[in-house]
Amino acid sequence: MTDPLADWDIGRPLPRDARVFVAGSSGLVGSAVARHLRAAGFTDVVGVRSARVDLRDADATARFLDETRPAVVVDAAARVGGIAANAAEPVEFLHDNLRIQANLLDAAHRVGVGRLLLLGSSCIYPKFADQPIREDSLLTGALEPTNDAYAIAKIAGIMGVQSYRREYGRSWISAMPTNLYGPGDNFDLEKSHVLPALMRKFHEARVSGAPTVTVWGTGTPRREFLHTDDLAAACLHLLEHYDDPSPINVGVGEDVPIADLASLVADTVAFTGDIVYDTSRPDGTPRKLLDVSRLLSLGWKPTIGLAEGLASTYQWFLDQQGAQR
Ligand code: GFB
Repeated sequence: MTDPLADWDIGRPLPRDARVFVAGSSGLVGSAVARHLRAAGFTDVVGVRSARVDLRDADATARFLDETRPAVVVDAAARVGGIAANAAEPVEFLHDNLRIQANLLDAAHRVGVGRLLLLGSSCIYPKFADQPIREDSLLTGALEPTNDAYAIAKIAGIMGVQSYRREYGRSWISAMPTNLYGPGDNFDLEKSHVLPALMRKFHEARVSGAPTVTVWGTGTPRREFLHTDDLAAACLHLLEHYDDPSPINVGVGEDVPIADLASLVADTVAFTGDIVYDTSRPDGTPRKLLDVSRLLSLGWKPTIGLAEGLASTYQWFLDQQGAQR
């Protein structure tokens, strides 16, 4: 079989008929990546539901890659969750993610995948890293304890990519997105991330006429929020323009205190009651604003502002509620 990337070079568009496997294509990130690739003209985007192929299973993963033979792989498959889920289930966040990554990278290498993008998270950086956080602050300090297991797994993923580059000359890369949100998010009140959790809490409070909504922590931690459609566009840009062992940050370059996010979400869903803070819940990292200058220098920038992204995500949430009735 001829290699679809044989005549391709970094800086040029990837051939639109190259087969791309998006691992995790039914999740928040993977679904956005698959959508974006198809919209960009890719004609052979392959996804797989974890119910059909469990990427934690090495044999199943190897068999699937052997049958599919993709030219490009995007690893958006992961066990993810918000601060409470990470803190409650460190075993699963560590082991599931280590297994998924090792199985995918090994199988991709065996079938000769030319381009691979592994996605991580901004929580790989030290809890008290200088802000905005540059890529070279990786492994310069202690991690945030609420998500250290997940962070260590993702750091191992970066090392996996770097090791395949070093030992086998693979032009594989890794990218570290900031906190993500968008259509298809997990709206579970206990396990999800802050943005979908607040959207659902404020929505339900408005519908039921509840006078208050409870926000976890002090409201002072700052977070940066990137819409998954922007992340998906960045993924394609990186596949076509980035070839370096260092992970690269993907973010919007600005952050907001959780208290401001809560007010924005309240406005979005038209909740007019009061916000109260439950300080028995953890704040987590005080701040994790990514330095995105490396990404900007490659000619990519985000296009979806937070207010706009909140509005469209809330519309998606409402559509889902309607569909479930
Ligand atoms: O989004 P989140 O769970 O994750 O929480 P992290 C961000 C901040 O929002 C924390 C506060 O300070 C939370 O205490 N918060 C307020 C809430 N109300 C809520 C709520 O109702 N639900 C949630 N979930 N938070 C995760 C990591 O960290 O972010 C992962 O644990 C990963 O490893 C992910 O990196 C992107 O930003 O603190």
